[in-house]
Amino acid sequence: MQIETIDTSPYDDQKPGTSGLRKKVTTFQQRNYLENFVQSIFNSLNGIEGTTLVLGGDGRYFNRQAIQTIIKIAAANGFGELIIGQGGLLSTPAVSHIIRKYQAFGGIVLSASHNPGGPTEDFGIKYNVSNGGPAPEKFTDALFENSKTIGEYRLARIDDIDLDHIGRQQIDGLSIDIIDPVADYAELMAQIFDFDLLKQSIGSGYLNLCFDAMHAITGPYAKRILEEILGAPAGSVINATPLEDFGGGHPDPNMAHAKELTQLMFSPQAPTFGAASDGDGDRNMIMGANIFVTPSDSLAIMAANAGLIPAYRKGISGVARSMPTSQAVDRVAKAEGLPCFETPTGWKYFGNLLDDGQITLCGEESFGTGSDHVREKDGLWAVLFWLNLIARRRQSVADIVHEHWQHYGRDIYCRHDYEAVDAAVANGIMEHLRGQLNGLANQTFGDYTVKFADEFSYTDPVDHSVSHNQGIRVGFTDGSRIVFRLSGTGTVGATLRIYLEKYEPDADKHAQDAQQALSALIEIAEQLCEVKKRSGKSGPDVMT
Ligand code: G16
Repeated sequence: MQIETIDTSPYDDQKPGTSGLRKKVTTFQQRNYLENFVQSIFNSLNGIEGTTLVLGGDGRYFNRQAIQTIIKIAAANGFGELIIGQGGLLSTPAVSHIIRKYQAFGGIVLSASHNPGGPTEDFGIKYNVSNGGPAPEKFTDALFENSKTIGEYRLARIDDIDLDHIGRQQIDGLSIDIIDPVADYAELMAQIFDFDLLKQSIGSGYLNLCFDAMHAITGPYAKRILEEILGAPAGSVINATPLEDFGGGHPDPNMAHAKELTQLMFSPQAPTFGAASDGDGDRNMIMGANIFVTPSDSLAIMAANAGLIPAYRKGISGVARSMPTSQAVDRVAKAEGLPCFETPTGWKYFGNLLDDGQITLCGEESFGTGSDHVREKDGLWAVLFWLNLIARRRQSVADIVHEHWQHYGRDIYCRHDYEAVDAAVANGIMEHLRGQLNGLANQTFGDYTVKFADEFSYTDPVDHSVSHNQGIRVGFTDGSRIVFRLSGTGTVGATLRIYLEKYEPDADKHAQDAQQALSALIEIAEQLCEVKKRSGKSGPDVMT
């Protein structure tokens, strides 16, 4: 294999965000932009010679082209084997599983997750380490430093690889395996859940469902598992073909973007169960007839019912949630005597806790839930968890949720996103908030009195690394909270996220509309951060 060393100049904007590097496709198409980043990944790793790398993406525009480039750089850097999903496709949780199953050195995931795709939209790239999880901050910091000084990259002079046919190709010392993207993952799901019970419940018509793949990666996974293996009628999976531009939509599984599903679930024709996943298959939205389950509640309900699922029958070791996620799961953990951890936003922060066996389940308000079966959040896993739960409890989604609230109280929750805010304005808002932190405790706003106000820092209980500046928290004496954070996944300007939460123990008040129940906190949030005043926006762009 002929290997060339090519001169390049660094870019100064290759700092990975919450989950890898996400930029416009046009940014990635700049000369050597992708090449620099990939070589910087490999420069930050030790001992890759002869090892295995997993490679795949969500099929968005630029996926195929990027994979061909990455193959050539990986070959030149000495990997011995590349495992690639057919057509260049692999969901994020499938990459995580394949890394673990085949004991690969690591994996590269090509995705900008829930962000739109297409020539003028977004692309992304992320490195996962040998436990199958996203690289920790220590690695992404080293990678960024590398990218700022890079002067050359290595490239193998080989032809483009046929990505469409399953099988092994050998180029000198390098094996390239094109694999079925779904098979390993489907096998894992069958080990976790009660597939016989699911087949029975679906076959008898007790469980009917609609899954919206949003023209993204979970289409082939959901078709195979839900329709072919479990026997859901053809058409139960909608928008099932992955498209480079996701059909012009925004592959974000929430009620604002999964409109077709939402309309169906709030109509008289609603099936028992509805769900959607995102661009790369790690997020999930759970719905029942006439009900949307917040991701925070979903995590709490999973934790409370884990014993009904075969893989967790023997019990779970602990739970974790990201800081802005509601405290619903904390109540379950307290009742069950389980350890409960509060981590910064970003799945990578769960990795050490999972590896160390301190937690089994974890989740985030941003439509992510998962367990120790892989090291990524997992959309279809969450869907199968809920289906298994419904089949075991033989209750509707609404009944399961309402019973949960009756037992634990309801954490009424909502997130308001102000998108594409000018970066200087957004930073000004955060500075303005920081400036108030010292004087906020004991201040009263209407019925609410501030108990504490701080900027969240996290010390990893396993490796003791510290992550600072992870969002501003204002906690009130009744347990309510407002959290302010700037998103680390956007590509245009800045996105301010405001997370609002209020605990309601009184079952007579559980039916309230979240926006209404949170209206006083919404006003306090504006008073504190002045986002409307400073950005000129009249309200949030998205509410989830
Ligand atoms: C990523 C991370 C999640 C995070 C989410 C939102 O998800 O893996 O841990 O909660 O982004 O992050 P932010 O609030 O910074 O935008 P995904 O699905 O986009 O990969």
